[in-house]
Amino acid sequence: KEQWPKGDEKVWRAGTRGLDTDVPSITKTFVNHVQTSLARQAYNLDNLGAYQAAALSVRDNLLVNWNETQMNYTRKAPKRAYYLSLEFLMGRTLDNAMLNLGLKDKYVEGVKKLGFSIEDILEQERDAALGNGGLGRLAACYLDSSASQELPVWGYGLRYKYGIFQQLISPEGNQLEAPDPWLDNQNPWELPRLDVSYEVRFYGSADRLNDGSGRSNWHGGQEVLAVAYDVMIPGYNTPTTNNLRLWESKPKRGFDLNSFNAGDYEHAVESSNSAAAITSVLYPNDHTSFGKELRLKQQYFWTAASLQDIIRRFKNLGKPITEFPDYAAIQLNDTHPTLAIPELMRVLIDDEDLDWGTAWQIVTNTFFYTNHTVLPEALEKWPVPLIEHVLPRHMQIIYDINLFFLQAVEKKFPDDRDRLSRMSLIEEGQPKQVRMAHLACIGSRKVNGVAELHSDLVQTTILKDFVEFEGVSKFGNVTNGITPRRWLDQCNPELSALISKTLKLDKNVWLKDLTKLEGLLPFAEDKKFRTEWAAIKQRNKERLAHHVQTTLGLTVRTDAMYDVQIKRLHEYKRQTLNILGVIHRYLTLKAMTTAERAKTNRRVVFFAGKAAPAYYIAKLTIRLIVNVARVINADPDTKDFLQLYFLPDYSVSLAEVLIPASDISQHISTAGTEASGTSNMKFCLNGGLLLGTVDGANIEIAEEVGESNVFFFGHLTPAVEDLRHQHLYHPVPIEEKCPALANVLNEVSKGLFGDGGVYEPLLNTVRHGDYYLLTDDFDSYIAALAMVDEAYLDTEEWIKKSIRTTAKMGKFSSDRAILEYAESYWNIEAIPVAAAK
Ligand code: T68
Repeated sequence: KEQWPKGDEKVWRAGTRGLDTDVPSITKTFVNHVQTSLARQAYNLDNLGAYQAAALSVRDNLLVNWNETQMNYTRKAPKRAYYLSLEFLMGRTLDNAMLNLGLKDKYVEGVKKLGFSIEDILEQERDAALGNGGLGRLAACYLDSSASQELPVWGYGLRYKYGIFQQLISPEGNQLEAPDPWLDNQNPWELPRLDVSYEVRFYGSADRLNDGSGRSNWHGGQEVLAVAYDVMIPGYNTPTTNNLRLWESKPKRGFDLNSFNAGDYEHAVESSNSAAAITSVLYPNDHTSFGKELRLKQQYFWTAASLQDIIRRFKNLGKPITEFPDYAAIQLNDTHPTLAIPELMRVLIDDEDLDWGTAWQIVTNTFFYTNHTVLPEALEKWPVPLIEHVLPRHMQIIYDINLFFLQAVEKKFPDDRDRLSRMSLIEEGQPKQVRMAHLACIGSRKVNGVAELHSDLVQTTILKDFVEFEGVSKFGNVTNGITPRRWLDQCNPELSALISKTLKLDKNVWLKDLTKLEGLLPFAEDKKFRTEWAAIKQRNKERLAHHVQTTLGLTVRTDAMYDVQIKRLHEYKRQTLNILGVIHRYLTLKAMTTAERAKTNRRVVFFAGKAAPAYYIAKLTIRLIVNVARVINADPDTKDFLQLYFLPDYSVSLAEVLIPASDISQHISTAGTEASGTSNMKFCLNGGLLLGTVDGANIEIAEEVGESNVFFFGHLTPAVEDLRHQHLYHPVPIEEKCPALANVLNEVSKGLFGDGGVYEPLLNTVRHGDYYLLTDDFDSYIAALAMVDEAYLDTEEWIKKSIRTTAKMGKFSSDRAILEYAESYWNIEAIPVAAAK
């Protein structure tokens, strides 16, 4: 029986709200919110107001489930998992929340009765873009799957005031960055928990206690407050609603009274500004580590607050601290939260009085580390002097960890100084640097990569010595996944409906067991089904074309193959290869007679993606794409056969429109560089075929859908090192090695796309050094594009490939991935909750 701490149970019960499950209660809540929360009325309610009212009403429903879920967890006290990610790329919430609650149809009807269309309302929501790319979106998919699988998983992140910058394209084709003040129209999806806050210290000094305990007293410096904001994460077709806790930084005291009283107002507010700055903005660099003090402060602020919260929750259970790993598994999403390892050591030793060995035992049974890249420039390193300055106690602990660790290595591999220096947590140099991947690895129970090939590379390259020292069983693979709720049901509702009808299954069933899609295979032979399948792809193209027309004022033809590459701009992802291929196609078309051209496959090529603001070559690639588009789209000889668009300001919401419309998508990284990729999975799930290199998850997709349904090209991973070596020591002039590519580069140089000279630095990355192997892969890339054209011209065969691809994508549900983490890593179980009455 429930405990009613205060007053009359009956009165409480009478006031308790349940779920709105029918149209009249939905419209009632909506109108209530218009009247009270928004202080507006029917006659002055615009679409934005209607969005806010709808969101508040959905939020009420989420909160009912969220309360039940959290109470249930507290009562049952299971082991929980915590997903620490500096990025959560959530996108929009309203549609997803209605679908997960199973109430979308009711809301559609309800808002219609009130004079609104759901499409208009949904368009009002701003994306929550607290992430750069794949790593942040993966975290969002994993939260959806954790809740959908009823797993006790909480996310911890930062509540950035500004998400990933807004991308504008100047008339010259340059990327410009504008801030993304996403919280300006207040955010209905978060719950400020001003009662949940922790203190976090920076700077000061750490004095070792001379009692042989190894403890220190860390004092002085700056103290700031971490305040919790909770975001509800509804599971699909279950009342389970998990929590994502985001921290905001605040000054501990409003301002410095002494300075204020002395009339020095500027100085008085200085420290409060510096506290607020910690969570002000998301760093927009993917794949580079810059060693900036504010970024280090973000990382520590977030890990320290999250750990205090996790430890407090554990202590409420009244168990001895040594049982901590039996109740908490902490997943480190890349090395960004690695400071949690020395921080937990600090708490256990300095605050809890544990000895080193016991503390280390707890730590190494608590953490799990996922690596997302083997690119050297992306591996995080922090200068020792910076850590010493900002986190003096942590630097001591890192040195101590390193000492004990290297002693153990030395014991196992005596007289191997090279090995010790390779494995050390400290890289020698000016300045010395802390290697965060090494720290994350030795401080964790298990380490995994994100696709088979990538996990092999982790074990044979960057962490090879660690595999030899610790044994291979500590290292594993969890191939990434995507949530089919957002990436099929929500973004492609017509296809979802056709699938349910064809499988004769409620979508509740196959969206939770995606392998059920295999039931579509026989229908590839069914002409009527193929026609329906193709008609949906066509309508999705029209939806995209309409979107481009209304947002950019450009007319895109819809009677063509849609060819899409959307991802962060990076040399390793080789958007340059794609645009040079487009130019090659343009030159080829120009050289044809009208009759020859008429026989070719019409193609519309789409690019979208942001470049890190300081990444000069990536920005130059955008400029080239934009200017090639300008020329090609205006050329009367070719414009019926080849169109090119760079869609600005790529986002989760834009992806939701682009992906269902794609016939072919490009995932063409240099072999061995893309850890997994996840958009490749999204395209294939929506019946788009894949043109790619033998890299990341492309390989496993091909294993599932069959090699005949993907278009592979390019050199394989084992060849890459040798090719690079040849570029350096036996360079062959590009005219000899790859004349077709040399010709394309020359046309750009000669100014075919204007801007004489500006592209030289970009072209020179290909002409000299060619680190990403464009000259090695260009010919086979062009050949693969020709194969795509040929295959597409055989319409019926193409549709069959499309159907077979979707049918075999079951493996790539993030439900599968999250269950692997739950079972083989975290050791947690589903904790179902009863539906609220
Ligand atoms: C991506 N990594 C991988 N990093 O590139 C991609 N990095 O292959 C993989 O599918 C995905 O992670 C999920 O595993 C990133 O997106 C970043 O965004 C990033 C951000 C900050 C610092 C370093």
